[in-house]
Amino acid sequence: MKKALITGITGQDGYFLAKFLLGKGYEVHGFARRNSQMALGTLVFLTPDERSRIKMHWGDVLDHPFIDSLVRMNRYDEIYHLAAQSFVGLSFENPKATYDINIGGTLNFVNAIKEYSQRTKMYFAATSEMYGKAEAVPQDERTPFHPRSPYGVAKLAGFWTIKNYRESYGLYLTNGILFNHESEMRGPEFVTRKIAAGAAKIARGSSEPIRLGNLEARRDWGFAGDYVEGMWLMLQRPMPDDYVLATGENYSVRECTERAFGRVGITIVWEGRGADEIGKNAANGQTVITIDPAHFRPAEIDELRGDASKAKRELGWTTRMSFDTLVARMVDVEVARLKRPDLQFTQA
Ligand code: NAP
Ligand code: G4F
Repeated sequence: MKKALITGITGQDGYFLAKFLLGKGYEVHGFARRNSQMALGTLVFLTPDERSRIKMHWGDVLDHPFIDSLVRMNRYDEIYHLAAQSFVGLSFENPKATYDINIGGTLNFVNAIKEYSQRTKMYFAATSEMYGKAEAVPQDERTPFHPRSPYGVAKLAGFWTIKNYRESYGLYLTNGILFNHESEMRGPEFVTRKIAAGAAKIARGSSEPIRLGNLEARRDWGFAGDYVEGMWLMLQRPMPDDYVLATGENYSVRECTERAFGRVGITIVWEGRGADEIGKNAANGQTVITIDPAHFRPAEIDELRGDASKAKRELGWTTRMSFDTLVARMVDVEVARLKRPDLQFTQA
């Protein structure tokens, strides 16, 4: 039985990857930060049987002696290093913590592998944010990087750390350059989940508009469940490499908003411009969207769209869920959550 460690297991991708690897018969270990409430994040949505099969290790990615001993004791077949300060907006406010966790944490794992378990394969969660002010659309593995946030800069340092340790020591380390991927397990401050949750509440009678930032930013949004399979496929190749995972399509925040409201039967009409723009329910004039400049970023990425041809060709990976289906799924789950807050969403 293969043994895998998932860092960041309490996050969105950790949930889908844990389910996926358990389904493949892996012995799954989870690495997560302890908190005072022992909150398990997305893991509470796993079935009790799934949860009982995960061996948890409580620690911080900054704690290198702990990571050293964990890797030395367990000599994992595969490590999926997902733990990160993953919110781009926050990285402008907390750049040091973002650098420490996203660079230092990555270094701690590759160094532990180098010192104690050289046959361990590791996946690093790199990101399309590294393309930033992109020089070409679509972006693939050869597109130059120009990160636009402390988060993007830190992930790029992680990306080069992976490459450097791979080239220097012959270790099996891969970079997954993943474009945005979403689901009902997304953190609530990310824009797709925020829109889906807000639309569901308004459909149920809330008079609270959703306060958004830049409506024109375009992202290549896929379904997280499809992307974790790509992570696993990367580690099944004979040689380590770097791969883009993306849908090849992009949509604006405005288009995402219109689709989410469409799912609950509300057509939006837009009025005004810039920070004064509002979105209204065409049927009754209720304001459902306002602009809050607090959500504008000091430097924005206008457009990301990926070309996953290499992953399709070499890994046989493909994205299965369309953007419309993804938005519908996220909105439907939020509607159900309002009716049954206790409901557990375990479908993958
Ligand atoms: P997420 O939901 O924010 O999960 C991040 C995880 O990292 C959480 O479990 C978090 O734990 C953990 N973590 C943060 N700091 C830690 C620390 N110091 N020590 C231990 N654990 C720590 O992110 P995600 O969407 O699943 O993404 C997974 C990875 O892929 C991240 O590295 C992200 O940057 C990267 N990525 C994501 C996307 C995307 O669209 N989702 C695209 C490209 C790359 P807490 O719950 O305790 O905070
Ligand atoms: O949902 P977002 O916060 O995701 P973002 O910044 O694209 O980052 C996500 O994807 C990256 C992959 O490219 C990951 F590496 C990263 O970890 C994370 O998972 O914002 C998406 C877009 C941005 O352009 C933002 O400015 O939506 C725009 N936006 C407009 N209004 C908003 C809002 N974003 C948020 N979070 N909240 C708003 O109110």
